[in-house]
Amino acid sequence: MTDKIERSIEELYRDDPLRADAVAFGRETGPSRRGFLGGTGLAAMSAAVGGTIPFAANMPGGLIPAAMAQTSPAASPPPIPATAPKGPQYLKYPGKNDKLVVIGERPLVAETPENLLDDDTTPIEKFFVRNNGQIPEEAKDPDKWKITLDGEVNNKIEITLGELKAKYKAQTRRMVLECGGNGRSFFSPPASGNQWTNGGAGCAEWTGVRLADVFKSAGIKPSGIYTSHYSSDLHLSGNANTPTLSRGVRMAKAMDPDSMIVWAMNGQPLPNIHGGPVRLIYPGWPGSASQKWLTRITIRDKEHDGPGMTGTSYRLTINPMVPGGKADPKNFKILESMPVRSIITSPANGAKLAAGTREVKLRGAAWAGDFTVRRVDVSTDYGVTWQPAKLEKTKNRYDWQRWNVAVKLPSDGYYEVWARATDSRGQMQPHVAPNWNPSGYGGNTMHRVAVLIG
Ligand SMILES: Nc1nc2c(c(=O)[nH]1)N[C@H]1C(S)=C(S)[C@@H](COP(=O)(O)O)O[C@H]1N2
Ligand SMILES: [Mo]
Repeated sequence: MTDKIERSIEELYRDDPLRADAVAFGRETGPSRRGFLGGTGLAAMSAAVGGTIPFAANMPGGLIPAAMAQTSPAASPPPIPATAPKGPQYLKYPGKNDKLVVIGERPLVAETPENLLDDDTTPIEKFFVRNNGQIPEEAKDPDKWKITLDGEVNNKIEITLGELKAKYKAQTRRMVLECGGNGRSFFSPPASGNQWTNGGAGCAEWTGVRLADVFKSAGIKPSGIYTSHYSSDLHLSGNANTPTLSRGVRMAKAMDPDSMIVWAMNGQPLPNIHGGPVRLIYPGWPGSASQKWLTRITIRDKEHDGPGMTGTSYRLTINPMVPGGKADPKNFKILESMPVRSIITSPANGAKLAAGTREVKLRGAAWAGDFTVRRVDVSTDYGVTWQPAKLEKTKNRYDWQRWNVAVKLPSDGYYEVWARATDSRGQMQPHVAPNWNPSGYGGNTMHRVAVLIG
């Protein structure tokens, strides 16, 4: 029985990459290398990606060419309903760049395409947006905004933002904020939740005070071991008694001199959409800990159990589980430091360069949760050879690591540039999303972009 091929090879790669391979190459390719196959397959693949493939002999079987993987990077993405509009939906929101990609409308979630993250400091207009509930009205008088610190403390604090600014020493740090689910779309089978590619991250200059300074003046009791965060954004249901999100961290993280209560972003008053007038920032940990529209921190004598702390939310497996299988709640631990990740910010995926171009300058960024980036390597031949990138200076701890490198290409044609970072512990990004878990955390697959020359 032969299916009539009505879908384009691009659509087929999106919907069923193994079948697409079989169609393109005339048989199931399995994990073999595509280049060892007959010339017709190679011709079909070349036609599909728009050029000859100089390193075709190294191209792994079953790999969706980067040229086609742009919008649905998952190896087997959920079927796209026939009624769904084609292609990415772009965000239309005051003050936001119209190239941000909406990955959820209710609540509003939008990510930044990697090539828009090419600035050393991510401009506010390009910064990703992640809400779990409704976006509150903008505060009329930010300096009158009240914050409470209570629970396991000797002196409960009730302070306005104005007083907080006056009383404590301010600091500015350029630091990465990254959603815990960044990279989720690379899991196979698909994991549930917002299908982030790599754009649930940005690096901004945050101005505020150290949480540790405020905690010191409250006097944390020895019994106070965990924070719990509260805010004013309404749950999607509109029920004021149901918190939208309430996460917390271990005391050691709260006392880190880079954990902050912030009111400015890139020198501007913190925009409402980013939690203004005041939010938390815990760099290196899942963005969900960085409570927006902060109203209260309650210190607890045990691990916090608010919405976002339990089940498989923001948790990784302890022992590997069967991908797609049933989760055993006892086999999960809280995700703290985010895994190492790098992105290629220039050129953009699908870039077309003039015929005869033999050198391409690559730029990117890398970061590694609580750790630092030891190295970034790039490959243009499907990972057979790698070349180290030059790492730029960082401003401060938790700043992202900008990198650049020039790569030589032997001829015109279709290339994929791959980049992988290694952290200070020696952990490196994998080829496929590791340690499958139902809610898709820790998906730090190497980033790759398609480049067509000529
Ligand atoms: N009050 C509140 N804080 C919140 C959220 C939220 O829904 N409500 N989302 C969290 C999540 S999951 C992330 S990744 C970051 C996103 O911050 P941003 O929208 O400024 O990029 O905010 C966190 N803080
Ligand atoms: Mo998040």
